Amino acid sequence: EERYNPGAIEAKWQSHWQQGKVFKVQEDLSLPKYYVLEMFPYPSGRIHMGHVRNYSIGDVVARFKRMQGFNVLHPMGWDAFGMPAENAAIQHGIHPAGWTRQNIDHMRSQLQKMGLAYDWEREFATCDVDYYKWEQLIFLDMLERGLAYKKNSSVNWCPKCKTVLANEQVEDGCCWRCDDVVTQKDLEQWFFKITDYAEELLDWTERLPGWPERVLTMQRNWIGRSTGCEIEFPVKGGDTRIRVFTTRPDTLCGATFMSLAPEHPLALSLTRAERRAEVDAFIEKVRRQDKNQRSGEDFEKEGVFTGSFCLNPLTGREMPIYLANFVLMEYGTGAVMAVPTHDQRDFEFARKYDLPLVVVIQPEGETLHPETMEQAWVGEGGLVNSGDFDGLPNEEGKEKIAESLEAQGLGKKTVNYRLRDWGVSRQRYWGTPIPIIYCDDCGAVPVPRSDLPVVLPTDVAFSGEGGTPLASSAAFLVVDCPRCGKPGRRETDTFDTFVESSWYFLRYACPRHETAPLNREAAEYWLPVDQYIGGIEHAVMHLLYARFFTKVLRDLGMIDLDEPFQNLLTQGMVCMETLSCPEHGWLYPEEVRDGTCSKCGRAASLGRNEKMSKSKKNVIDPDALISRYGADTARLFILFAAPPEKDLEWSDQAVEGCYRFLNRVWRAVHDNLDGIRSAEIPRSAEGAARDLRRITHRTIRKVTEDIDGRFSFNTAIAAIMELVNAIYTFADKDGSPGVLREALEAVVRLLAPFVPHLSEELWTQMGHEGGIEAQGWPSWDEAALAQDEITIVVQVNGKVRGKIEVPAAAGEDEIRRQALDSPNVSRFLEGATLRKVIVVPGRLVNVVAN
Ligand code: ANZ
Ligand code: ZN
Repeated sequence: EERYNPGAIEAKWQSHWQQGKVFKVQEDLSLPKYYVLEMFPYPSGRIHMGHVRNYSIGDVVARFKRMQGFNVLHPMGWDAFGMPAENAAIQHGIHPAGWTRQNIDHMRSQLQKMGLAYDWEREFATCDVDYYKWEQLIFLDMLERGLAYKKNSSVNWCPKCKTVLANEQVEDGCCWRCDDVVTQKDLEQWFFKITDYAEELLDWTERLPGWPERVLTMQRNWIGRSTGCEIEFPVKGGDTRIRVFTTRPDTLCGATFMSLAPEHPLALSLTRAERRAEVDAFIEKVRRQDKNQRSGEDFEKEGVFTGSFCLNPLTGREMPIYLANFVLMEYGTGAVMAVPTHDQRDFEFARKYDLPLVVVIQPEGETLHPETMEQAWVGEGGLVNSGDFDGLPNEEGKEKIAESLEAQGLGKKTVNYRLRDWGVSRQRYWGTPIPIIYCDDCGAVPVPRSDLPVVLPTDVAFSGEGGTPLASSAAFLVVDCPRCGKPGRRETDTFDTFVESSWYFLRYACPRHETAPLNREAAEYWLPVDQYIGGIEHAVMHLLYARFFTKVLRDLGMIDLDEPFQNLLTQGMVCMETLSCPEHGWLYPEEVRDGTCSKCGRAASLGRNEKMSKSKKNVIDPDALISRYGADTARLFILFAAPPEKDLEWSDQAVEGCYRFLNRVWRAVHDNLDGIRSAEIPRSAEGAARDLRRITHRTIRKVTEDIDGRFSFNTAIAAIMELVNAIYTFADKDGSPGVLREALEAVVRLLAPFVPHLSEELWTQMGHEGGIEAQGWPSWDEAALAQDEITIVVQVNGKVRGKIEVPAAAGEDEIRRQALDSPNVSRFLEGATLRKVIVVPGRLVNVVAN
């Protein structure tokens, strides 16, 4: 083959890898293991550029680690349950199972065309009975341990379609299908007790140094630990007490009214007859409001007076009891002691309903007056109007007041979490059936383990109306009670699909294990995942549920593991500029020719760079890219265009540039093939050959360090490009074919994780047998580097921040580039603007930034 022909080479190597099961792995205790995993895809139909990026990053890591001699587990599978399949059934009459399987087949072939080093023998889809039956078993175990339970909870309900709606199916408060107003309805639903693990989940966020700080912070906020106390307020004229949770016991003497959640169990019994009509109307109104919005800062705060009063336990003041929409029953105790002077929501509420304000914290050097306050004072200060506690700094007041209440039996210190138990029931068909049978006499009876799996039936109707499809299968629905034998009915809800994705990474260790969810030995060999890679959108739910499930399976005795993911990389988005026409709206790139809309000829306008999305038509189809340039170019571009965590901007020219570079590599090898095949690689050299050796070994070192743990693929690729340039300018070819061979082999081997097809092909053509991985990852010769290297000090804004090693002959540009690339400096530059770089050759570099 004379010319670089990616189509032919890629097909050849892909079938070689597949037929030879090259990436198949087995547990081997004599080898160090490495488990790299990309978040598995939902089989929506076709892969998109976000997938290409995700899997290219993972593939570099997998191939690099393989070449380093690790036993690498790199699996792929399908997050196959979920709503789009059901929507396709409702809208187009295709069965969700068929739709899903078709999509999987198509997407698998797309992934195979990317040349990804997966062990396809471990592939599974979560809709496989052999997967979800184990989930049913885990549920039964959780039930036995009290980690799964049932309670009433509200769902979105469309009165017209008579069906439950997922949050995604509610658009601006209306049903996605019929546009009717969505209401809330109470249903009995299954919950997982993630709150039992709140403390542990939180504690371990301090012990995950391989996770981005941003994700850990999001998880900490989601868990939301608050320390404070519960205080009891006696209701006037009775012996009822209202319990509140507060983080601010120091403000107790400023509590002038009480706010209850409209759902509070005491709400109606506290309502006086003359207030009843108004209260009922208010409760009804709030029932229709979205819980997540109700507590938001901008949501209009509203309430209603119940007609009753309670007493402040410290001051004895009579406090009117209100119901308020911003108080949620799900948090704390569902009741808030309102302190309008020191809490902004209470302040707004008090102004609206003309309720009294008492200042109890005075900031230093300022005097607050209730009449003139324009907002609540939420800062520090000294206590006033607080009896014995006057004069204490408020932080100290918190302690003292809490202790005093505790001593009098009026309150106790508590810890409260924002985290709620995980509601896992979905009134959906395309999911894992919940293994429960309802009996009039026995209630909810777990399906006996010996009767598992509860298989999802296929004879169901998809009208999109009148309840869940599972209830339409008589064969499924009607079943005898396992306890008493009388006729019963099956649970028709299925699990939230986040349940499947909470443990799939464990099952990859033993996907065909037949006697339990996990084969302990295999799972303990492979786990934890050494490197997990996926989008930041999963920072909370998926990544928190996966951590929770791991701990549950540990406590069920299935695996000895505390945390599933050792290191986490959150990749940036793939972005592209948008195009639009005044007449035809958003345009695909191929609908624009010479800057005009191909439909009407008007000038197309160029919009912002945004995440690629079908709705804005700023998408590039991976298939088109691969068939035009080959998978290697697609991979190289994606990896070269930006560091993995950063957003990546699409550029046709850059793709073209990557393609040209691969052609250049191809030619460099071919032009020299005859000379180098038989040449011996020398241990030292002189003159120009010595310079080339130095560059070769420096590149090996740089690429190794850039990939390993830093994921700085773009700088690694740039270094390889420089080595290729050096090869082209190396004049002394005939004199030193061995040095040339060493350089070319380094290029091909260093490129292998990025562009595996091309590398394998060239490696073979150079006369090697047994594949490019056989020889391992190249190592560098310190002696070749040491020659003529000097140390240069790097300063940022005049302070020494590091040192770099550069060739004595390095020019200003080279020194400048290395200085900016060095880890200490690049960390410094994050978020700062580079102003100037001063290079004093042979001595120092000063970077000026602010
Ligand atoms: C009195 C008070 C005075 C409060 C003050 C704050 C400032 P975090 O930190 O998020 O835990 N609260 C308690 N339960 C609530 C519920 N179910 N719905 C809405 N708000 C609720 O917030 C705790 C504070 O949120 C509690 O402390 C309570 O208001 C309110 F100057 O009590 B505070
Ligand atoms: Zn029964």
